[in-house]
Amino acid sequence: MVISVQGIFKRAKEIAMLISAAERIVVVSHIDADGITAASIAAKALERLGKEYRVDFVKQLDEQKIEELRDENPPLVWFTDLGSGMVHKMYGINAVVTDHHVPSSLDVIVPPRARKNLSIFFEELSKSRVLQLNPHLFNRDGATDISGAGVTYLVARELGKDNVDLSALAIVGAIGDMQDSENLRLIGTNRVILKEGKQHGFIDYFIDARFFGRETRPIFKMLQYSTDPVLPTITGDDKAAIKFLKSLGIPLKRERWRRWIDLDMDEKRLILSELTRLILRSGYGSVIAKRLIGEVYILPKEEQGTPLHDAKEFATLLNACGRYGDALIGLRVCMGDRDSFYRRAMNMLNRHRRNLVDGLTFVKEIGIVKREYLQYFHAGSKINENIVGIVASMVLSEEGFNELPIIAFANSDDGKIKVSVRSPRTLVNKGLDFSIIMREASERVGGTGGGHNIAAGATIPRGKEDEFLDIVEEMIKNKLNKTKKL
Ligand SMILES: [Mn+2]
Repeated sequence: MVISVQGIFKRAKEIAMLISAAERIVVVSHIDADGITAASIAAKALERLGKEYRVDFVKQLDEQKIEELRDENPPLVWFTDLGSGMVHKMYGINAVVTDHHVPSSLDVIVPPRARKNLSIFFEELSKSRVLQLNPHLFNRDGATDISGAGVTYLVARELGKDNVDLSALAIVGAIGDMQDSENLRLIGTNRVILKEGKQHGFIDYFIDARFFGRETRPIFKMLQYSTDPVLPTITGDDKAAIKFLKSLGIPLKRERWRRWIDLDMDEKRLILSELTRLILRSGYGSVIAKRLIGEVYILPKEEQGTPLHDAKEFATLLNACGRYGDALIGLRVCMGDRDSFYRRAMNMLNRHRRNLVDGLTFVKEIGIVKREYLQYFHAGSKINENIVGIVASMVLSEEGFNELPIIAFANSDDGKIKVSVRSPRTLVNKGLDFSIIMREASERVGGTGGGHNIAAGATIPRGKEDEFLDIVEEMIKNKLNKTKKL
């Protein structure tokens, strides 16, 4: 069944009308690349309207934050890239939500004291108004169809025609959430945004190698750090990467280190065909080999050779800002700063790269525990809670670790335990949904959780890790066995 995007556009228009009518707006957003681009799109659109606004970044939208907003009582709260999971708690707040996470309920807001009394219920309901734009409400998949930045962009373009330049940030947000990962290209509503951005010259896309660092890294480094796909014998080994390139007669240097974009077509073809052969010979299969090539996304208005020119690198830069506690720096870069905030963002990116390498090394030292239906590691305080999910993704992409869902624990700075889960695509296709598993399992040990089917997270009390693992494993087992019988 093909569902038209008209419903989504209509809802975007309704939300834009509520925003236009509000005299002051508080934007609340998530600290990852998608959340930062979403907040930047909202902020830029509000700035252009001359609205009074503020941006609050949160790691997670919890009841305490909602309580604070209820006390502050601004004319309108605009939740971007989060909020849909908490709509049922938003009574007493005037809010709009542009999010793509799985909604907790469909626009029904019931204050606890009103649950038993119908007249109070209607009174409370009339006081608050929450309108959401979320692909799930339109039978679309929030993991691939559109990101938080994307749905926010759909509202921004209703707020002003000149906001079409923000389509570039909407694509950066989608790439930050890896919405191109499954199909090796953006699909659905993302594609509508992509075409609009290209038509106006703010975004470009073409087929090329999907490597991270096509524009910024020496070729051997780019290969050494490739994790999607993992290059057998080369990933993680700089000497092997250099040897591989030399064996193909590819010069590594010409005045400066050559990058992927410096190679000519024949050189690129030679490298890709040899890598394909290497992957197939190592028994990884053609599905993995196909991941070498796909659509890449460029921001033509940015300077070539900087992380801002390539959507994947731009997203990584923003993730680095968010993870080290300064999403606002990323926001300033998105909104146009190329001076002191840009320099600070670059410093965070470099720190981030070092931390990821150290994190992966640490996990290999302590080892990954394999159980029947899952594998896990506990990083304690050795890996920052904000990057433990990426480290989990890196482990999951390695040979020997790519068949079971991986659960990563890290100590959180508020005395709790941060949980990240990443699942192989094959299990999601069999019906596993970790947004549900994380929510239910965490609630059973007194925590909270949610996210996407393939990548989700939770916060649980310290000391509950073993109990939590047992519950998650039981849920996976039940789901997979049930699917098998059907
Ligand atoms: Mn998102």
